[in-house]
Amino acid sequence: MSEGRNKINWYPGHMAKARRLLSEQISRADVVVELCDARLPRASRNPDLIRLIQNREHILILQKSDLADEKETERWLAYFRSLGVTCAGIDVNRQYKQVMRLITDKAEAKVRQAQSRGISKTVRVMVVGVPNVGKSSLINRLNGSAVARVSDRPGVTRSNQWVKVNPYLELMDSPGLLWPRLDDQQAALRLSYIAAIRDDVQDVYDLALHLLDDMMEAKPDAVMERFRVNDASLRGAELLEAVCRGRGFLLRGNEADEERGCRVVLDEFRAGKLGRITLEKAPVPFPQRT
Ligand SMILES: Nc1nc2c(ncn2[C@@H]2O[C@H](COP(=O)(O)OP(=O)(O)OP(=O)(O)O)[C@@H](O)[C@H]2O)c(=O)[nH]1
Ligand SMILES: [Mg+2]
Repeated sequence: MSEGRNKINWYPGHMAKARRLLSEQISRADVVVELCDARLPRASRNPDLIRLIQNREHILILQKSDLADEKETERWLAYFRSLGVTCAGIDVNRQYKQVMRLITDKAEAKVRQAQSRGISKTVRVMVVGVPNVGKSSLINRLNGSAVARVSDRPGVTRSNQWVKVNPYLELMDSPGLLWPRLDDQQAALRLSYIAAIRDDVQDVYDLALHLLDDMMEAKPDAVMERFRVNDASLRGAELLEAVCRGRGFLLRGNEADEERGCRVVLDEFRAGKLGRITLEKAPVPFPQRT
């Protein structure tokens, strides 16, 4: 992929503070539930967070799997399981109970251990992940009522809050966390497609161009039908041009209205108009030792 016109400054100041706080809190949690976006299971995992939760009881959830390709989600889950990761793909509105089951499995040993010493243990579960991935939505579902604010913008949750679900279980919501490395422009752009990074730090042209390319690789038929493009080999600026012409976004003098084309590409992807789509292919599962 080509370098963007501008480097994305994707690490807002408040996040350095949030990271310090999170690292302390993670060390006190019994189980960490890490959320990623099922449409981008690689780019939406924060390597910094992965380091912080290493050696802790950990569950990985591919959330928004209702928006991702079902078969591809299965392949991703097979891959993560081959690495020994406990994981599930969920639509938060319909499958949150699966997460509760996984938490219970992980917590059981700790609860029993405490019981054997005559202590009744409250299991503490932290929910972490990049902005806008659905952490607060999951907390609300697991809790059975809305305790955390949810919105389709990144950076909604600002402070970490404990929620007591029952006498044995406390959940902690956390602010979405990005990582400070600026070297991976591709991941930065991909995080923008799913609104984990605010649009106003972006060049919308770059964003739409990369998104179109990614969609064309993942689901060419849907792109060609939706945007009325008839050449599957087009990429980059030529593809954007074809999209504008296909959809009739033209300026005076028959020039393509790229600005409108870019906006529409982004909006329609985010509104799920291209159907279920996963933009990153799963690696082959790690070979198992026999
Ligand atoms: N389709 C779909 N949408 C979801 C799912 N989970 C969450 N959402 C939507 O994703 C958006 C973000 O949800 P939040 O729960 O606010 O995300 P968050 O991770 O708490 O975000 P920050 O606090 O900003 O980091 C909202 O519009 C939710 O309705 C899901 O499984 N499927
Ligand atoms: Mg939140």
